[in-house]
Amino acid sequence: MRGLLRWLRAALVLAVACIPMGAVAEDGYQLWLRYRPLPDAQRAHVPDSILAVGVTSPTVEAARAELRRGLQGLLGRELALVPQARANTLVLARGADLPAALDDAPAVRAALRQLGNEGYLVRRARLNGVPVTLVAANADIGLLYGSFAWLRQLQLGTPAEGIALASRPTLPLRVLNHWDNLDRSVERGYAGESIWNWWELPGILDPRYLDYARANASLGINGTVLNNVNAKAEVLGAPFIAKAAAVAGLLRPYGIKVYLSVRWSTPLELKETRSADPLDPEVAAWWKRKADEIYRSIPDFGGFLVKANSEGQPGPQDYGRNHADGANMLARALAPHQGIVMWRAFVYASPEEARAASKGKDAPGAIHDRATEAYAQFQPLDGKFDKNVLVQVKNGAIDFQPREPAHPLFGAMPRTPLMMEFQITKEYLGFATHLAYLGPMFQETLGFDTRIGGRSLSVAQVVRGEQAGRVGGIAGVANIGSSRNWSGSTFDQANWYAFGRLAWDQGLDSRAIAREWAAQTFSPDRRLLDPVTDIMMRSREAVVDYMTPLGLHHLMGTGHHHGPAPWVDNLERADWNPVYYHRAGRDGIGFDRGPRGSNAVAQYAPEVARRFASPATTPPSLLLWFHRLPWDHRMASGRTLWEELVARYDHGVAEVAAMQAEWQRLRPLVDAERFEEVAQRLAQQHREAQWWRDACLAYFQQASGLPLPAGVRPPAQPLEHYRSLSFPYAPGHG
Ligand code: BDP
Repeated sequence: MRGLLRWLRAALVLAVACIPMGAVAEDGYQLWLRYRPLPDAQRAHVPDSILAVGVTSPTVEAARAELRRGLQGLLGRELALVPQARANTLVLARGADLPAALDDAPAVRAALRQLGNEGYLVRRARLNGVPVTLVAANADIGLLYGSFAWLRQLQLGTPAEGIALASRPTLPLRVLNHWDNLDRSVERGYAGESIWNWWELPGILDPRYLDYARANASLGINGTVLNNVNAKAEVLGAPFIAKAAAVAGLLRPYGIKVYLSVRWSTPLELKETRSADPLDPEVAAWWKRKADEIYRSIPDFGGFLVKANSEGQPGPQDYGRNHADGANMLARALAPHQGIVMWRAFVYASPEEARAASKGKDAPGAIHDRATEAYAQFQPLDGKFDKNVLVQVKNGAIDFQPREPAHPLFGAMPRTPLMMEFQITKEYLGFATHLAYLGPMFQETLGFDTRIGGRSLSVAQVVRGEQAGRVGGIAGVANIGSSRNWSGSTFDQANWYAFGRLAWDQGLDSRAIAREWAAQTFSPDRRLLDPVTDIMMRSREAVVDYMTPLGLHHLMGTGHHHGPAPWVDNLERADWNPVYYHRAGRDGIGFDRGPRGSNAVAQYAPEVARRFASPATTPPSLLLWFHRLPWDHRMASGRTLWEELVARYDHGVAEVAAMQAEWQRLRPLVDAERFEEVAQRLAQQHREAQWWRDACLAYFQQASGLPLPAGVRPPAQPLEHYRSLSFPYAPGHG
């Protein structure tokens, strides 16, 4: 009997789970491409037929398929394919194929001349005297981008007759970096396994690959590096090239090129050369043959991403050569095929060098500082790279911290095309558990004024090559995995979205992007949009406050990077230890990067360096990044540094509580599944924010020997408790 009851209960749970919730289950799979039915008032003039002018191609087919899918959802009916425009037909036309009967063809042609290869134009027009919606572009990919942009406007609630768009990307390279391993584990991935099922490829193609392509094309992302920067030699073996070729074939119609991360020592490890010295002709010849082999399978292969002489990875320095020697050798193998090399600047000194450098730590300007090392290795190579090499620089000089000043290399390599590397996956901002919208962080770095050559020039302008015509690109370490909602949480989808939108146009505003994302992901209802946008816009600053306020950085747990561990002081390399970065003691806290410290400020342009050299002119948000100050240092707020630090930690936690309360009020406006998912995550974030605050304050209190300011809640547990926690199974850490 009990067995029967148990069975019945299980059957009931299953039955309930299978009840369709409206037309589509809101499990997040559809991302921002949900195409929910439009309200009646918005249906006027929305096309119900489509005409593709001229010869079609797989890309035009993809555009047409997306329009049909979109309008099927938005209007609930099939879009008819018509041979001739009728009233309200949507016309897809390349500039070269504009129908003669289009009333304002000359104006359209003139507009298209400004829009390059990837841009698009969307407007109402008249064809054979009837009103139509025209999506026009110079190339097929523009038609696809324009179709997505038009559908986005409908989803945002724009009336069809009011949609007029003209847009082109401001950067040619907009790339995702997957840190995905061949066994499907994902380094720093918090959204399940890799979406690339390497085992089953190339014979079995997961339909998810196409949805991946659609999502990226909807943002204009045009490249993807399929595998981890900590790459394996096997990636360049014939079986994996065939697998990559299968993925490339699926992504091609969506304008997405495939790239591979390569391990420097590949030919040596495959035992096909006797060395990996970039100046050895045998090695160069091997790479040339390998490039030729790849291009035979993937004619539009994008090129290589390389992590060399960094964190134990082999590289040209193993042979006494420099990064330019290494990058140029690869670049020459790819150049005949128009391939590129994205050579990462994420390097720091070898343990021996670091030890040697830290010996002279009492000499002025000689404190060893990991933040200065990429500049030291790369800046002297400015101008020494081949034309098809881009140097890929992380947004900040340490490592994707919740806040870093922009990397000094952005202001120091005017003769080299640079790629910005952002991390979309939240290795240091609470994994997929914490709600942290990264749009403001991306925008902050892109907007950082480098003052190169004494003039105002933002990082975005540098990357666009505005000072010297060296056009770079932008890369984002993906947060995509096999989890049903792709990113591990609903709000993490917004970080993928924001990256893509800012990659397309660095001038977009992160608040507008948040709103746009929320409107498509939830609904364009203002009662929902205002609070959701508000939650998103305050979220990253909240994380900064409860993890690393006032310019603190690198306080996280060892290895997995989960949770606080400011006490760690016993790792092999000095600069792996949190104590190296915060330097808290009885006399103060912070890293002196001014002239009397490591002098890292000197790596910025003189005006920027001057500003950061003095605590008085350093923004409070970066104070302890650049300065070591006594605990009683007086802040602009009137508080002492210690009081301010405590207040920031408290504020961070309070912000999460406020976000939680705001979310609770949204219950009537959000579907149950996603509402509950977000509510649970916010509750966990609140617990973890308190943990960060308590552990850090317990530690800094002990370091400073100061009492907590009056009225401040003491940490819930003694410091020893926090120190004793361990997380051997935290995700994302192989
Ligand atoms: C660090 C990650 C590590 C990466 C490395 C990199 O902890 O997993 O391999 O960056 O960017 O942030 O190469």
